[in-house]
Amino acid sequence: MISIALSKGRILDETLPLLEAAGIVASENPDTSRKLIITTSRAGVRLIIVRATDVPTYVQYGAADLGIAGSDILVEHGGIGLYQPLDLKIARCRLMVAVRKGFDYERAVRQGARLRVATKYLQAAREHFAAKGVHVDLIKLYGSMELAPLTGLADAIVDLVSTGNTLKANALVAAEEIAQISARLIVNQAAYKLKRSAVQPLLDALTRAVK
Ligand code: PRT
Ligand code: MG
Repeated sequence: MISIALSKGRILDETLPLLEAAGIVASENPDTSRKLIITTSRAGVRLIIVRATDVPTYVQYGAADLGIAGSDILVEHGGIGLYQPLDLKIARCRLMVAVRKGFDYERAVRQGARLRVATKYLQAAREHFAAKGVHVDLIKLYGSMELAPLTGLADAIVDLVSTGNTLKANALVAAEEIAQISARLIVNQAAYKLKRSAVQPLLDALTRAVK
């Protein structure tokens, strides 16, 4: 049996057509079903439905053999025990620094001010500001990052941006791009070796589906 860990929400909409193109059709729609384990049209392949941030954990420990996770999530997880053989080029967005409209980010950085930055992406933010030599106090949040600069919790946020509508609606502006984000196929390293005969055809089919 091969298990593929997926999350509901925005990645799923683009994942299901890709899986179908690779010959894997879910027996029920994971978005509407309450089931957390879903069989597929392909014998010996099932989907397990977990929180987006939990996908790499399930694959790392081998509770799932494969998974699909945003590169934002993979940076935070660290990638231990995972192969990342394929960029699926879906759920694309950008990880950005954003500030309140009117806040002079360039000036604050130039002056060497200590910035307060709120984010759920601690690892990516830490690496980014360390590489720039900017001193930051990072504040961990779990959601609604946009609120932080509006309430005085932070000077800046690090968050994902796709259309930019959320920033705009909250009078924030993007100040700097940290990374281009997309969903990646991840594979448990042991499963890749021990279940090669089952895993490789799936990898090949997904590679063709991406092209
Ligand atoms: O929602 P939940 O707490 O369960 O988990 P999650 O937020 O981790 O999952 P989900 O489904 O929201 O996101 C899963 C993955 O989708 C992320 O890990 C990214 O790799 C990818 N993705 C792509 C995005 C976006 N685009 C995105 N725009 N994830 C989140 N957003 C959010 C962003 O955080 C901001 O709040 O959308 C808002 C901005 O969107 P725009 O269009 O207004 O700019
Ligand atoms: Mg979300």
